[in-house]
Amino acid sequence: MSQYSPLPIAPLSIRFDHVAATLSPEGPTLTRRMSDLEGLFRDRAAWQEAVAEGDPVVYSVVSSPVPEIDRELPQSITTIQPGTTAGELWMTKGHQHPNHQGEIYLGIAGNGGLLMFNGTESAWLDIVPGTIGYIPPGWAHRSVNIGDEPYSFLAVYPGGAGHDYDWVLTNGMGRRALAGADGISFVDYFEG
Ligand code: M6P
Ligand code: ZN
Repeated sequence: MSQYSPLPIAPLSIRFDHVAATLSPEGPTLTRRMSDLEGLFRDRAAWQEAVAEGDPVVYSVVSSPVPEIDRELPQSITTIQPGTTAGELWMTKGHQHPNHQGEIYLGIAGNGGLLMFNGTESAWLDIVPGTIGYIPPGWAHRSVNIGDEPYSFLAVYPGGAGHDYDWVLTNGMGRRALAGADGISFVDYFEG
């Protein structure tokens, strides 16, 4: 007899539509509006103004039905809208995995980047369709849309990895990604 309890989900195939950026069958969908990103943009007044002026959707996350529980491997597609708030490129909240497990991302549409921070060093990977970004254990991760179109990527991660958002509020992400005249520019996270 297996040392493990029976798996809560049977083998299944999931249709991955890289054009529509959807998974089918679909699990939970998360929509993050500007108001959900409190404390994350450098310019708090500009963030507040964006919340007051329509509270736009910054990104959404559609998941497959594979549950976020230990030993499972859930997948999700995140789509970040193009935009900036006081010059800071629209992004995900970013999180650390409390138990320091790794994760992989696969770019599927648009131009984006993966900003990582291990508490000491930061790293940046450009992500375009076809790029696999590897997030090693212990690196907090945030995704950024650096283009003019929606940016979508597929994530595959250990179901028990969890999402520690307070870690980012406390430690930052090392750097921030700003829209520059010739593309992206970076500033220190706690600058200003
Ligand atoms: C990816 C994965 C998810 C994560 C999502 C949005 O799809 O890493 O686990 O939830 O991005 O990022 P965040 O949770 O930081 O808002
Ligand atoms: Zn993660």
